[in-house]
Amino acid sequence: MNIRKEDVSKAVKKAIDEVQIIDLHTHIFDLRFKDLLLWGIDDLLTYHYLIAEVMRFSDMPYDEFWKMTKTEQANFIWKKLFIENSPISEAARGVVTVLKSVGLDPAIRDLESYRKFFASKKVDEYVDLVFKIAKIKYVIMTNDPFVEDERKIWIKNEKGDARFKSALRIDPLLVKWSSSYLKLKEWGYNVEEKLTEKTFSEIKRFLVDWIDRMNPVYMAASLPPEFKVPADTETALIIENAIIPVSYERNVPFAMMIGAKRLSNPQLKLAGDSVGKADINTIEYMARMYPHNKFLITMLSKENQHELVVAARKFRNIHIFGCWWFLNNPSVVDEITRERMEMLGLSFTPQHSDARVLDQLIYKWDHSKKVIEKVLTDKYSDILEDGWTVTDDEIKRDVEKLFGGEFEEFLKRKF
Ligand code: HDL
Ligand code: ZN
Repeated sequence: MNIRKEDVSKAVKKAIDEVQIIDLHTHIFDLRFKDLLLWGIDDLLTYHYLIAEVMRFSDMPYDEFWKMTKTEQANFIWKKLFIENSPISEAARGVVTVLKSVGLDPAIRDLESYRKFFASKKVDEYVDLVFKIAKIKYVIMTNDPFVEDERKIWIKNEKGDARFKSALRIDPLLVKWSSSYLKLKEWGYNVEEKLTEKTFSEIKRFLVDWIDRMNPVYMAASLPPEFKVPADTETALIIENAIIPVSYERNVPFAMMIGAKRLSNPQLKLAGDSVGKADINTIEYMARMYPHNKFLITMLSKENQHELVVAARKFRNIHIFGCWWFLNNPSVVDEITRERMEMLGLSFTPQHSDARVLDQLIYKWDHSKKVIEKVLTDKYSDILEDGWTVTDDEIKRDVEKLFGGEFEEFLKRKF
């Protein structure tokens, strides 16, 4: 039955509290991948976001930090970001949210007792617990065949976990061709550095082999701010001559994650990447030139967001997703989600977690759901103000679309 204006907020909260989430992009792994799956307090504390943040409170030489053990790094981060300073940054707040959500008391601030709790957990039970708390239907992993530790597991062809779907991540193919072509040769693909027709067809064979092995939901690559197509670059030529045809033929969308400036500060290692504004003309060119291909797009620069929404309005074969990385902060998630809803309605996916540590699924979704709930409540209130009506079931339907349902519809469409 129709919701009264004064009950909208409660109805939206209930729907968002209960929705089973499809998480489009993560860096977590199912149990086949053993230690590649990070979890527990020390992995949470040594998240690269917190490493970048802790170094701002210290003049410790970078290599001294890197020489510390994970426990020593975690102790240092705990002391600096949680004890000597209040944990008000999004990544620090996230650790507090996880502690509370798994039943620990953040107020006692007793790192050793937290360690004891996590040490008592069996990883398979803890995966179940985190998925239950965070209400995750399934996650999509980031699976890179160029990472030897990962490749050797895929080659074994063991049975996976249906809650962990795969994404074929191909950055090295696109942004490091001068070294990656040697790996392909080693693996039996008859490529040469020069991008000949033969090399393109062997790159396509490599992609098809890994699509058959991984059954990925999509192929993905993180691309720099200067990424351009068309262009006489290896990146652009491999995309147009290999990725695009295979993506269409195998109905595996191509996800472009654009704007990461790798190793801006190399001394921070994984924490050293920054951001740059990219060229929206490239996105529009690809969607226009390849109208039968499907593109998942997320961009890292806040300055790209408004034009990305406009591009998505023009091209139905673009599905935008997530408030990625440096955008995954409440103030920015609020702004971006509002402009997306105002221009796209429900035809996009507001968030992905990008979780690198299993437990982060809890906080990244808890924090994002709170923001999305506020925005969606305002949007329903606006239309009710104008005399529209909405029922509980319709709110539940709309929320399911936003948390992965529309993404699954996009995957089924044939343009
Ligand atoms: O390239 C990516 O998928 C990024 O998400 C990087 O992994 C980055 O280090 C990250 O974890 N961002 O949240
Ligand atoms: Zn990521």
